[in-house]
Amino acid sequence: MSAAVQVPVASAPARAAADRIVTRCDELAAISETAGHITRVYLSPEHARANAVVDNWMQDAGLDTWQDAAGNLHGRTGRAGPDVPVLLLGSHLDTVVDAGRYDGVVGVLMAIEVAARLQQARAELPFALEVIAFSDEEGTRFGKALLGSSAVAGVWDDSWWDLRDGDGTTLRAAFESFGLDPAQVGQAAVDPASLVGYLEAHIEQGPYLEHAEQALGVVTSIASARRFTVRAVGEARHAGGTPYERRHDALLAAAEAALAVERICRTEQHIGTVGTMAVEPGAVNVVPGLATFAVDLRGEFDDGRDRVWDEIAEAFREIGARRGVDVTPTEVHRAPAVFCAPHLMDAVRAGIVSTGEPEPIELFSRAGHDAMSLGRVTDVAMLFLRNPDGISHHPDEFVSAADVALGLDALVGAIEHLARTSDTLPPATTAVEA
Ligand code: HGY
Ligand code: MN
Ligand code: MN
Repeated sequence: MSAAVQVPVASAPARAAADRIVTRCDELAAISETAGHITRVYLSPEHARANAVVDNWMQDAGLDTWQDAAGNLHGRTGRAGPDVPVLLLGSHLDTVVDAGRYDGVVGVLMAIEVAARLQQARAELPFALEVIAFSDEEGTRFGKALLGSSAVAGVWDDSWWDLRDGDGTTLRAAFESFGLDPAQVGQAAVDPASLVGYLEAHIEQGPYLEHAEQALGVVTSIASARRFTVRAVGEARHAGGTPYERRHDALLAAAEAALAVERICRTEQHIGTVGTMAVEPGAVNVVPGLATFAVDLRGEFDDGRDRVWDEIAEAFREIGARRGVDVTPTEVHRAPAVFCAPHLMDAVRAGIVSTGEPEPIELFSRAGHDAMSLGRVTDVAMLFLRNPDGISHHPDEFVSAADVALGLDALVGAIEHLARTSDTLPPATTAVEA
């Protein structure tokens, strides 16, 4: 008879904390701009309410808290002092439209629980722990992702102030309405020299851990990404009186362009998605004169991603020329691939193994994360949690309390591993960009 497979069981503190986390994810899910759905965007009243709730949880956990100049919420514990190195932990509280309740949030809440547990155990760590609840990872409101963590990484770009949301509000105006001073955004930047690195726990948002029948995984690198808004300008005409040969149908040009994104990305083993499309004037009896849509493109390496984009852009030009429609892409977001630091990956791997899980699989993150911003100024690594069916950015997104509990033990184990090896820890270096 085959030996029964031992399923690791998390520690009692982790199981209790995991139950608390799942309950808190439900509580935060109710903080949304739309009842019955989860939508919480940057610099919104919901952002402020979520920060206030999580601030209380951080303080209950014994963390010293503050909100930075870009609206991110911080909680710090452990050794104090200007020369004490800091290990950053965290993830994001903002969401996509009609989101799941665990993307980002579970990583923030796990970081709080781990910091509290190590503080309560009076763990002797050679570094302080700082939890960051990033305020805008998704880019839902302004199209540009990673705004919160870009400010913390000190890579804010002043050209972003003129980005506008769907109501035409600029990022600058939204900052001011939220009570932030755009001129102070640089104050949010951390000093890279003070950092040991950044560790982020996150649901996988893919099917590979479930397929491997493992609860936890080690991330090797995070997708190289580019995002575009595209305008297809044709000519609005009478739907009855205009013969096909005289049409410049913007919707059909955009539809062909969207199919070209899928065709080229499938062929080139990249990941391209057209997630939004709007058509004007939007009348049943008018040939559409204008279509606007968004392209999200990802790959493992920057050069491959850029080569595929060039192919897509050429396809757009060909479609536009053939249909007499002006198809013009404008780039709104670009994030280089970020490669996790081997010594931090070792810590995450050691943490996972310490839970009794088998040697974990390593996987490339097709989803973007705040670790991409931090990876531009310090060493980063990520711990992935199994995400049944891989469904995410959807209300059915799920992670089990049992896997969260194992994740908590693994994160504690990773930090303790890092502390044990910290005297050999290389100074934080900038992660390799592809
Ligand atoms: O879009 C992403 O990959 C991430 O969930 N923000
Ligand atoms: Mn997301
Ligand atoms: Mn996320």
